[in-house]
Amino acid sequence: MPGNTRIERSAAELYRDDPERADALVWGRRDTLKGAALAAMGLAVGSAIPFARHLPRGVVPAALAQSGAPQFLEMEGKARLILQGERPLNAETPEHLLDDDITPADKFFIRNNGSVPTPAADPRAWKVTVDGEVNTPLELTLGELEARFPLVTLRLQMECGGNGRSGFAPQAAGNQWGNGAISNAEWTGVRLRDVLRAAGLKESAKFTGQHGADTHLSAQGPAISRGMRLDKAMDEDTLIAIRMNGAAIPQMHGAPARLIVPGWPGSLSQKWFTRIELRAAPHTGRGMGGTSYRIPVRPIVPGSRNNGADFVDMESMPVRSVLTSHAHGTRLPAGTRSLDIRGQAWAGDLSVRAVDVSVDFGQSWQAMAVAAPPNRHSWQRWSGRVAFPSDGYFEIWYRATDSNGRMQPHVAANWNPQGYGANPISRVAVLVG
Ligand SMILES: Nc1nc2c(c(=O)[nH]1)N[C@H]1C(S)=C(S)[C@@H](COP(=O)(O)O)O[C@H]1N2
Ligand SMILES: [Mo]
Repeated sequence: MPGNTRIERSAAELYRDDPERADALVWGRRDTLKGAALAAMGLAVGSAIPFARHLPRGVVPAALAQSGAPQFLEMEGKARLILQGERPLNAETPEHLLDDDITPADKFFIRNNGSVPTPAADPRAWKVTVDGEVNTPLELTLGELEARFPLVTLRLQMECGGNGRSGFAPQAAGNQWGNGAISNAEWTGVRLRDVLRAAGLKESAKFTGQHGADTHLSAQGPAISRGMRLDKAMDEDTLIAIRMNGAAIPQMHGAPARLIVPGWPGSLSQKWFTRIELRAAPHTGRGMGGTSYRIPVRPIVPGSRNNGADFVDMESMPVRSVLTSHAHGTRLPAGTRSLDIRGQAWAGDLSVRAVDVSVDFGQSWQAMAVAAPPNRHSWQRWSGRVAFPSDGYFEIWYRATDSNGRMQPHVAANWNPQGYGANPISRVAVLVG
């Protein structure tokens, strides 16, 4: 139906470019719903919109918000992830594939800054170096690490610092991640702090700098080399991981050893990990300084240029939730009046206190059950039931609240040039009937 197609395209484009004008045209100037406009919108989403009167100004129905069809990854050992780029290879997990409490290898998102190195011939002979501001620099094979320090197994979130970036308007630079650059695998390894203590930290050791075996696509220097405050390196959940979900770490995810720095930007979780240096001053490797993994101290004008002068390193990631029981665009049989839904939620170093859900465009919210995490830094399962008053087009909106009471905002806040920290309320569209 050409008429439909035209409405769909123009509504989405108009909302993206100029939401206020789109509202004026679609809904009528004085917020009174125009019958014809509502019918047109209903046609575009494929059904009547029972709660249309609650649709906030400037909000395009989720069914129309997506521009263009996503491309999918076709790779052995990998699920159909959403491809973000091939060089370097980046792919995110569709939200509804994040349903497992422990993220399996095939559904684990991929984020590379350079080339994936060739696998080590003998993983146990792989060496890890600790140097810099320590009394005794160490060089240990993975075999030695495992023999010398206690092994721990934990479920840990690892989330890209740019997760949610596509929520920013205007568009920020980088992969346009939805909510799927997140994982919660079960990692086995040694605590980084045990290894650092064995090297003997000098008074002057205040920061780390970490290194991996991959090179930048230009073949010039390392792909990425970031560092953190010593506090986080000494957190009991920061690991040198040697197993993922009870098996060898897949090559794509950093075999044979990687750092896991849970709750902080994933870029700190160095893959193909070879060396950590202790430093008196912040690290200066690729991915440090400027606007890289840094956010403004005071809000800046969205879309403005900035050199990152008044920015700080991004540390604990903001609270976020995913709905995993139903894919966006799910059709339910006519007459469906209630639906059991579930998902996951997490909040960097904090935990999740609540998840609330709305099916009437945010007019009313309902608390979901939130399970306690199995250990600190794991995501948490949420679940509950929603009711639909009739057939039609609905959106399930979901937002989590962290243990400090901070909630996912209605729109992405604190815009920054490289797009970190966008965690707006998410929405899944469902059609009943
Ligand atoms: N050596 C190395 N480590 C790295 C990266 C990289 O490109 N090279 N990418 C980082 C980023 S930005 C993220 S979000 C995570 C992604 O890990 P994954 O590909 O296993 O999901 O690894 C981090 N560690
Ligand atoms: Mo990342």
